[in-house]
Amino acid sequence: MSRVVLSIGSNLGDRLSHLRSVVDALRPRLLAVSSVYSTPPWGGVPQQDYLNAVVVAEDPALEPSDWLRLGQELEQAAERVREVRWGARTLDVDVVWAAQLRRDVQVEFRSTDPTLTLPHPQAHNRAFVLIPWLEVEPAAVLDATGTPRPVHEWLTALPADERVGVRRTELSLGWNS
Ligand code: A4P
Ligand code: MG
Repeated sequence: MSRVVLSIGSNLGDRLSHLRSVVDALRPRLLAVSSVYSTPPWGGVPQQDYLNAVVVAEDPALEPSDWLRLGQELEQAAERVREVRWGARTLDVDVVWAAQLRRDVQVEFRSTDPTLTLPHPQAHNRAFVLIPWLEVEPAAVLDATGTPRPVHEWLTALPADERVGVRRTELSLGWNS
């Protein structure tokens, strides 16, 4: 059993459809889906704005690595081409945080494996992850540096211009509606 927080983003092609493809594929496993946010590109590569959202999902049969594989399959289905790191893409699915159930207790899954690093090493630096995550899990805690810290504190620690750039839209991902 595992439970994950996924960050989904798109800034090429039909951005909303790409995000919706994730919601459609994961629908039976979804626990929460955030609003869709318009976000300036993060990472210094000039490119157009993204649409971003966060989803929380759970599956009794999946391990954390299975979510990475599922995300990569969805990226391929969106015809994503891997070119520039942090560059434009039709769909990006990142596993931000994961937990496994061990003897009925939820235990955070942590990994330094470059194939699946958890929690995601950049999550605490990204308002486009933290703001939608807080919308669906206001009490979330993220241990990014060896000390657990509420996600709202990570967000407050970011430069103000990073936070104000992340704007909630009225776009719908078709979940719970
Ligand atoms: N990988 C390791 N850990 C993880 C994880 N927790 N989740 C590995 C997902 N993947 C993980 O990723 C490179 C490798 O990371 C994969 O092989 C996987 O095994 P990639 O998707 O092939 O390449 P990438 O996405 O270009 O690089 P990277 O470093 O993963 O970039 P990010 O972190 O995905 O950032 N700005 C805005 N506003 N919104 C965005 O959504 N996204 C990015 C991409 C940059 N700027 C953005 C956004
Ligand atoms: Mg990625």
